[in-house]
Amino acid sequence: MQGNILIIGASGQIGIELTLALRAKYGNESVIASDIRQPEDPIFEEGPFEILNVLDKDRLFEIVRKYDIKIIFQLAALLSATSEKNPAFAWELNMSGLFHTLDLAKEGHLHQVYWPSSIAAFGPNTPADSTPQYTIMEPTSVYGISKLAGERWCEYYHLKYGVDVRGLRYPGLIGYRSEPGGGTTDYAVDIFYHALETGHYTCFLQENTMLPMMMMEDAIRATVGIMEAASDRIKIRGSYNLAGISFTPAMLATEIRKHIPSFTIDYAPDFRQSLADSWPNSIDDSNARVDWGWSHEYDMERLVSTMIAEIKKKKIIKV
Ligand code: AKB
Repeated sequence: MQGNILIIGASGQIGIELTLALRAKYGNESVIASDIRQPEDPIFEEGPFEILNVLDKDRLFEIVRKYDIKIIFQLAALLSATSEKNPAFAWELNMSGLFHTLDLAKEGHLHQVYWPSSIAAFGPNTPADSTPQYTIMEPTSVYGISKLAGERWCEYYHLKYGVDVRGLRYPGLIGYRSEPGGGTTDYAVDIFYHALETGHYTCFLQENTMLPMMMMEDAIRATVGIMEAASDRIKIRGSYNLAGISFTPAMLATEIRKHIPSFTIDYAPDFRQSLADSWPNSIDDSNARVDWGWSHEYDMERLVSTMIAEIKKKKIIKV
C-alpha cells in the first residue's frame, strides 16, 4: 500500500485492531483514524484522529485533502442486529458511506479502497455447508441486503471506472482488544466475559447454531493481506469468501469448560436466531487461498485459550 491511509469507523470492533496493525506497519503518522465520536481508548492518542460522520461527504473530502489520503478502509456500518431495529438508517449509513468513498476513488483522489462484506450477504436459499464463492445469495436481513448491494457496487466501480476496490466476506469475528456491538455473532465474544466474570452465560442463539467464525488476528492479517496483494492477483472485486473455523454455542461452551470446568450455559434465543439461521454453517474460501495466498492460523483450541488468557490479563477476574 502506498500513500497515507484513512480508517473510517476506527473505534469499532475491527477498526481498533486495524488501526493498531497498520500503525505498527506503516507508522503512526501515516494512518489517520476517524470515527463519529472521540474514542476513549488511549491507542488513538498515538497518531492523528479526526471526527468524521461518513454521511458528510464534504468533511470526508476535507480530511482526504488535509492528509493527502490515498487509501481508505471504510468500516463504518450498522451490524446485523442493530440494522433490524433501524432499517432505513442502516441502509443510508451502510450504502452512503460506501458511495462517498468509491466516488472519491472514481474522481482520482484515491489509489485503493477497502470495504468489508459479510457472511450475512448469503441467505436461507444459499447452500449452508462449505458455501461457495459463487452461489445463490438472496439475503433476508437489512444488513445482508446492504452487504450484497455494496458488493455489486464495488464490482461496478471497478469495471466501469477502474477503481481498485477490495473486500472480504467476514465471518463472525472474535477478539479481546475491542468489544463488538450490534452483531449476531457477538455471543461468541460476550460468552468469554461472562464465563470469566460469573461462570455462567445465557446465550441468545440456540445451542446447535453452527456459524463461521474467525479470530480477529486472522481477520486483520486477511484485511492487510488482500490490500497489499498485487492488483492482478485480485480477481474478485465484489468480495472474497473468507473462512476460519465453524462452531456452535454448545461446542464453544465445551471448549471453554476445558479452562473453566464449572462454566454453565443456558439458551434463550431471541430475534437474532432467525438472522443466524439464514446464514451459512461453513464457508469455502478457496478463491482467496489460490488468488492471493490467504490461510487462517487459529483453530478453536487456540482461539479459546488466547481469548481466556488475554481477557484475564485485561481484567482482574475471580472465577
Ligand atoms: C454480525 O453478526 O452482524 C457480524 C457479521 C456476521 O457480519 N458479525
